[in-house]
Amino acid sequence: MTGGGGRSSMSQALRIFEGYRRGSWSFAGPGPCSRFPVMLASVSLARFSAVALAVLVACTIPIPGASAPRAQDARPAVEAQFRDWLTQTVWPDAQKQGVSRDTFERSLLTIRLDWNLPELLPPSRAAPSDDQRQAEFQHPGRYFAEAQLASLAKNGRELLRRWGPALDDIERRYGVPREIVVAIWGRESHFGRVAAKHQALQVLATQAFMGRRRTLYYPELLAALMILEEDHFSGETLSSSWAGAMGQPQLLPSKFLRYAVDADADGRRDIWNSVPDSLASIANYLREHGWKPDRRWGFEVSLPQAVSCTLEGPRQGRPLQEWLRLGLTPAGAASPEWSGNTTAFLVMPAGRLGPAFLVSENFYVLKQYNESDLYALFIGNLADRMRGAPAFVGRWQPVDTLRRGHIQAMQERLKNQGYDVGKVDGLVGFATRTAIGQWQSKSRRDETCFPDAALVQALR
Ligand SMILES: [Ca+2]
Repeated sequence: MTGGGGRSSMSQALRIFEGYRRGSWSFAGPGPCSRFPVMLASVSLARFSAVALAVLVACTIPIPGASAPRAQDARPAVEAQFRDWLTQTVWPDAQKQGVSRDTFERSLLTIRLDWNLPELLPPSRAAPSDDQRQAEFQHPGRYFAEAQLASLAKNGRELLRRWGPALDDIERRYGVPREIVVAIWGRESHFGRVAAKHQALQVLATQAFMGRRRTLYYPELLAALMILEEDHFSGETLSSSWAGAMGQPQLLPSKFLRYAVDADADGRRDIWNSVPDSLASIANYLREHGWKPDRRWGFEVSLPQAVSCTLEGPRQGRPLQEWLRLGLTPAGAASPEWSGNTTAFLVMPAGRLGPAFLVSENFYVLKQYNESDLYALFIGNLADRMRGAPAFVGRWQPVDTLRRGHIQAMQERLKNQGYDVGKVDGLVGFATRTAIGQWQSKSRRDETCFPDAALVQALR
């Protein structure tokens, strides 16, 4: 998205905006501009102000050095290295996994590198600056743009009716509620309406050859070849996102091989064109990751001041009745529909600066689809809205703007002081939030369980 070349930035910005209005997420990669789409997702074209347009234009202008002209001189040599790598490295590994020479030649030998993909580190380019550290830490509330959620819920309700019989079968077979399946479908590809712009094989071959995360992509490239072998697709059929996530459920090839199913019994697991295959594949994915049929994902709660936010997270589950004894109550009209001895976990993605939730194991199954508390909450809330539930009662309060590098430095300090912050990665997961709360409590500060500028300063 940042290396778009010399095309008209204005028309490019408008195209991107149009994609966003439809619910496309192609901007979601890490980078200085990644926070704008979330903001813009909730605007209509009529309200798309000159200011917002200026922001978008700025974000679509190539970043200096991202696609340096001198790097282009080296491209033919790199392409030659790429072709050698395909035949000398990829082919032997693919053959070992059962890929035929015919499939390999048809699908890979005509492929060229895609130099416009993000996160590339070609052999000819100097080490880039660490833009992960520079990236702005996302405000959790931005994830829940009201207009986007309301529109997805409305479309979702229509699609629940249209695909009723297929969803009856899916619910019976996999035990996953239809609203959850349709919510993931909506979040991943706007119910299959967002056309993927990339070819999975080209993306995966490029990323496996010269991406920053090549070790992650190499097995995915081999898995994509296996899909062509087993499901008898042609290479061009495997359209994907820039990160290689394929079809309406946005599955990586290795996940496709394990979890995709052929629900309409035409002999192919077609998650690109078949809605029943797409929906059943999502349901099967969740069931295989342990979805419990008789349990909701969770519900919003009010948390009394006397209850510590450091009780949060998947390691501190207790029976529901114990939480209620502590003084937690369902927020608004939420009703748990659980028995008292069901294990529940406290989740507070913005600490005391946002709503709180009690969740079941199924919440953590949703996180297996996308490793983020906010993602799982988004899916849970969207599914509830399709059943008529309102927005969250608790407000997402403003939080300080911080960079991931700042968070990472703070995590290092807390870790050195003996706190368990989880992975030191500049992201604020439950372990980091709990560690912050414990540090605040020990330093006689207000317990928020969320980073702010003063805290980052104090922990320098
Ligand atoms: Ca099928």
